[in-house]
Amino acid sequence: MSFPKGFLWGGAVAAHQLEGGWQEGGKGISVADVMTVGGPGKPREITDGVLPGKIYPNHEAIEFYSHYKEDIALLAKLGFKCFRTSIAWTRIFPNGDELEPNEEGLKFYDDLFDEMHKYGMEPVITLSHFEMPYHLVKEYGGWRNRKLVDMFVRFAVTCFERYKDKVKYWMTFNEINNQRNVDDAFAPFTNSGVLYQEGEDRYEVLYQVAHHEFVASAKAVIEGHKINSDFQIGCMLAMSPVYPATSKPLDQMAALKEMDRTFYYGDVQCRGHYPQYMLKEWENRGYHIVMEDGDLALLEAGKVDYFALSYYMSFVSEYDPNGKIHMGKEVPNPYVKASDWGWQIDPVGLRYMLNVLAERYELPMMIVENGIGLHEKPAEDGVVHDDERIKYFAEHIAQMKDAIEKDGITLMGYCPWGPIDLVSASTGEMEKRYGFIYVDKNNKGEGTLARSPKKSFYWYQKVIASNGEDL
Ligand code: BGP
Repeated sequence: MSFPKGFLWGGAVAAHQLEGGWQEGGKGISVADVMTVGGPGKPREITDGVLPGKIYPNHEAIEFYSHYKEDIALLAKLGFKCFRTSIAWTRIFPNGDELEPNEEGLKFYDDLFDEMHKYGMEPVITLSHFEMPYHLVKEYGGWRNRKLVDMFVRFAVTCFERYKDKVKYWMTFNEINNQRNVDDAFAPFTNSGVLYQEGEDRYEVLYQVAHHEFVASAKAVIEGHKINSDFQIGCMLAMSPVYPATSKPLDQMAALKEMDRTFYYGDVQCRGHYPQYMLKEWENRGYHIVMEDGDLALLEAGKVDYFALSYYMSFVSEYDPNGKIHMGKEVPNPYVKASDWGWQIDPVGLRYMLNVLAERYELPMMIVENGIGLHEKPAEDGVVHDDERIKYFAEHIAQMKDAIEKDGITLMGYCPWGPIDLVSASTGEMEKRYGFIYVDKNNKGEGTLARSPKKSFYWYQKVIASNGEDL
């Protein structure tokens, strides 16, 4: 037996990618509400507020807000032991800077968590998953502004107090390391509400923004444990191994330094202090990261309980003599295939990554995202025959098994991404589908929103029922 008894099999979503109801129940406008639909090679546009004549896919999404009972029942049929979603900050504090929460928003999640518990499903909750209030971007400059620390902590404490008997597993920020891609307009905006200005040093801004988030996360961990000492509060990072292109020593070095750009986030949140390579980079580049007295003590006191990760792909890095911040440049991996969106599929990379993380942090881990986006349509029999998805998951779960059985990895749970089709975060498409459940809706927003199980639904049901033995 490889997967432990009580292993948390489930699936993961984020509020803005499935709830819809963007103006229901007193909800405010979030960063996800001002992003249009893109597509492969066509980035989403970030508009200044909600403009007429544009398609904003998150406004309706798949209307989970009004369909959640039906959807939770379907996920229960799959056998889910847990379900990861996020609490939309804008349902609780519509603008983010209010002092009192919105009762209607709080009530929605009360009802949702009750519905999950009805089926014995454990909620696994992210506090900030790409859906911060847009007002905080406009009025405060997003997480550049230190004032956001208190606003986030107020939001976190409100949720901890309200749901202290309903939720045990929490995460503070989704994929906090994703914003390291400073040349991509999308990631810094969705993670932290940051739009870079002409001429500024984006890395210096990034490190300041991340510092504010680290302090907010640490404070949330400290306050959360006071409210319920059983809480498990984790960090959440997108983990992709970076392999060296060759055995050339400089390629090794380039890959190692590239990984440090991600580890920096884990190092602060798991070890409780800034790693030496980052302090040196600040010194060498003349960066001045503003900190308040007591911040470093907070980081030390607010270390996380577990490490949550998303895993989709791996990368390869080759030494780049012209690299300034990055020693390497990304090159394709000839040994793996990529999805239609260019994500390199590498099941062994998951076992590799789990090993590296276990050695570095010695913390229990939860895989809170993994999956493959596909173009799909129901066949003549009305069913989506998603054999490619089944193969993808079977290969990844087999690697998780090896990690547990052969490497002694402590894994708490597994939540494939988007068990029900939903809006893609990076492209805004509906037609980048991840689900075990098909939703009738296309990129233009047309469709009946009807839900129907795909072939993989019955396959994953069997996997869960056999506790991962029957792949
Ligand atoms: C992660 C995000 C999710 C999710 C997933 C798939 O980065 O945490 O919100 O969307 O990736 O990505 P996409 O939807 O862009 O295909």
